Amino acid sequence: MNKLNSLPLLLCVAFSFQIFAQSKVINSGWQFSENKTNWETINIPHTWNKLDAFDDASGYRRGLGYYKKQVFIASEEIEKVHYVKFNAVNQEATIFINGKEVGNHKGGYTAFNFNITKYLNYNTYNLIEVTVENTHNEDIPPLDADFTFYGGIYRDVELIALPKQHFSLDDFATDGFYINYPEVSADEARIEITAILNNAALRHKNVKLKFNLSNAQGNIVKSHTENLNLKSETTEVFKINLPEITDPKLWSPENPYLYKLKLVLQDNKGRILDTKTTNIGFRWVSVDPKKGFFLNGKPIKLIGVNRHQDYESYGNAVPLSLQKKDIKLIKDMGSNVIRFAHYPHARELYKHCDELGILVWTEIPIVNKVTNSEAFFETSITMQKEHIKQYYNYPSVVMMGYMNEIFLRLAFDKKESEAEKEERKKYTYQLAKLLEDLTRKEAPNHITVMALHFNELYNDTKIADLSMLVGWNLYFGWYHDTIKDLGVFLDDQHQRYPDRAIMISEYGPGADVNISTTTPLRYDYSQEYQLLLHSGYYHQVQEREFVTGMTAWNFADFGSEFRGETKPHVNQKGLVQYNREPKEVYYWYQSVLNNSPFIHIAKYQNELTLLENNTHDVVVFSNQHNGKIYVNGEFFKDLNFETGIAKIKIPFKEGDNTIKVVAGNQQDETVFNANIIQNLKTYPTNVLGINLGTHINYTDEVSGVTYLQDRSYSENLYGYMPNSGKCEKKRIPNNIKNSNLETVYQTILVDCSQYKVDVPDGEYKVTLYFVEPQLKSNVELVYNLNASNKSSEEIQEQRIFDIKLNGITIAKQFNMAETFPDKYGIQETAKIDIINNEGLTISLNSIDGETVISGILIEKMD
Ligand code: GCB
Repeated sequence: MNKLNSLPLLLCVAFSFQIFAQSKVINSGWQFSENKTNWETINIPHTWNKLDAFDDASGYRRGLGYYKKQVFIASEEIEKVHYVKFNAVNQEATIFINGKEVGNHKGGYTAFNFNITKYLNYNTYNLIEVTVENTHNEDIPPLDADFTFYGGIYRDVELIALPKQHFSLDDFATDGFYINYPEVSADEARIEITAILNNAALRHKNVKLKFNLSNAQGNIVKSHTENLNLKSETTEVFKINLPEITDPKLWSPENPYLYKLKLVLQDNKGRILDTKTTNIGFRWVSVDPKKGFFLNGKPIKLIGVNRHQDYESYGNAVPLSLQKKDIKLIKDMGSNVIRFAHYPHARELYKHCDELGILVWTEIPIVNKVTNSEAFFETSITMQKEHIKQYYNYPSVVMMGYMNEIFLRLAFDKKESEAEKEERKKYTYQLAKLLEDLTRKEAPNHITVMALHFNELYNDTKIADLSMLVGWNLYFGWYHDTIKDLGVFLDDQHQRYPDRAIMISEYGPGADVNISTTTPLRYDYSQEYQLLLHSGYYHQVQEREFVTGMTAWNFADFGSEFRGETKPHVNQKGLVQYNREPKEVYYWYQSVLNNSPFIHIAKYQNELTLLENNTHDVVVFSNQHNGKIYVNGEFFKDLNFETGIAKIKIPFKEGDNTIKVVAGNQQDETVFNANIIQNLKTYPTNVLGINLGTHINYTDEVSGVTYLQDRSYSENLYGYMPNSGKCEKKRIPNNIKNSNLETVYQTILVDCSQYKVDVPDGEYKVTLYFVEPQLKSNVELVYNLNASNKSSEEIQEQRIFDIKLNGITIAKQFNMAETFPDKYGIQETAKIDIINNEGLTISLNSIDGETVISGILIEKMD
């Protein structure tokens, strides 16, 4: 009843006809401040680390953020029960209503809510305040990981107002019901619902709980009603079995057939109190150490991707519509599995996996190490409970995990004593065992999983024997060894642990779309090497029945603040870029995994610079057996695809070349611009870039200049001169300050005194690029833990040299360590007149130590 006596009667009557939404998303118009002084208006999703996690300074702000918002609660809502629900806040949140603290939540990737009924005022505005913190906290996982821990309220905030009888919201912020399938086969299926109902009223209440199961066409196929008596001021759990369904349509990635179950709670007059809906998918899964994964009794090789939730220019505050596109892209690639790493992602995405037909591995973020404290253990257990319960009802979710590479720090930490290490192994195992037992108990129809890194520690401690399926994160051919060592490792593990089911939960190299080479090598970031590694793994997994499957690391490039690769602060192992534009390997996967007819020309470079000869291999991907290729409108050759790939040597002409490929009713066409350089002296070029110390070509997106690969000198072209020292090619994997040319700086030519470029006579601006390799940037990959913070002690050897262009000194006693205190990109630019057909000779004359140089840019001025 309306209790606002002061309002005119007429108004009261008008109000009483209003129906109020049970759940409102209150994302817009929050105030945000870093210091409670300067406030700005923002919308949720929001993070305060969108920019600083990508700027030149190392580190990002890990601290406090304050949010506030006023919400009007009408007087008609006074009889209701009110909750505020946060779908994710990273990583700790304390909530205040009208100045009073209502609760605190730890953990940045699961939902939580609070009953705020007693804090509200009616017919007026109420103030919601949230203090958020993403400071490093030893008691909240993750402690340390290869991704950025963006702070903020980054998933929906909801205000929920319910009649006194409703599905409980108090069971770890779930929807208050769980679906089990006591029996599923192609002949029959049974659904059991565990409903948790609340009666907040002072009196008992008779209610009806109705169930309608409809098929994919929307027709109701089963109905059932339970008459229940809800005791006053209690929460009760009811287990209800629906009548058996005969000949159910099964759910699978090829045919993700979904039924829908609607649950309606009514009072004895038939008025609706609360409703819920969920997807129902009839399917069953198992895993066999010798034969791999089984879905609905049939073997299925799991092949797909890992996904992180952040996105270029958004941090983790990504609109849901964009995130859903990811799931579609992953499905279109042909994936039948996603590992949502290393934490639970937005629940809507799991629903999307139900709809599109993608099996899901989901996990909580206990990564790299654990803290031996009661608080850490407690937070971890609560987090796993939230995770299991909140993600329980999605038919796509088949694997549930709780730890990733949990001994990574142990393996690399050099400071710990042996006794400390033993201790660490023990308490880590203890926590793993608690979480494993919890997961098996709370999620009895799921497969428990854990992901390990390449180290015997997991076998020795027996932690690898805990979960039902073991995922190995394997980087053969990237961080260590070669691509084909994968198979050796898998066979060895299988032989030693024949009763253990295994899969490859991560693998993949970094790749940059601006890097290309005809001779791909480990750690060169070329797209060509990315294809070699992914296809190499694919073959080795296909050859082994016992390997359950593989999930590529990663679907997309993602933010990892400490990384310094060819793009700073980004882990570049994505099959698509940070903005989700596909890299070429994405199309290769599509050609081996997706059955819809498809053909695609791989375009590693827009512009091809061909030295000395005019042929170049073009790579085409297709899932057809045969096709045809046309060059500049003329038939050139038949194509035969093997594991999705055909490679054809094409004779290019100078300028634009149109390549068209056709397979079945599919076709693709693209234009390659070719520069065929036989003789630099007669080739009219205004800009020439050379990437020293490397076999890769790199195109700088900003200037459009392609820095060509290094080579030894041949007449009329360019290269390092014979007998000019070691001329050794090296790579320095660090962030380089003051540079947008990381890729040019990161490779160096060491101890090389003469470099010749046969440009024709004329006036030129010549820029040379340098970096002091002994200085390290302040944060390094965990895999290179020998790195320390930069300091002058890093300079082990002096390095002083003179720099000359055609005998003219442009820098004397060049000493980078002396002049630049940090790992800094240095450019030396001079203008020079080249005469008498002498070309350009760059001389680096050592006074002390070995010379180094990273790149050359020659720009014609006249
Ligand atoms: C791993 C980690 C993942 C990293 C990845 C990498 O094994 O599980 O979090 O991002 O390696 O790229 O090194």
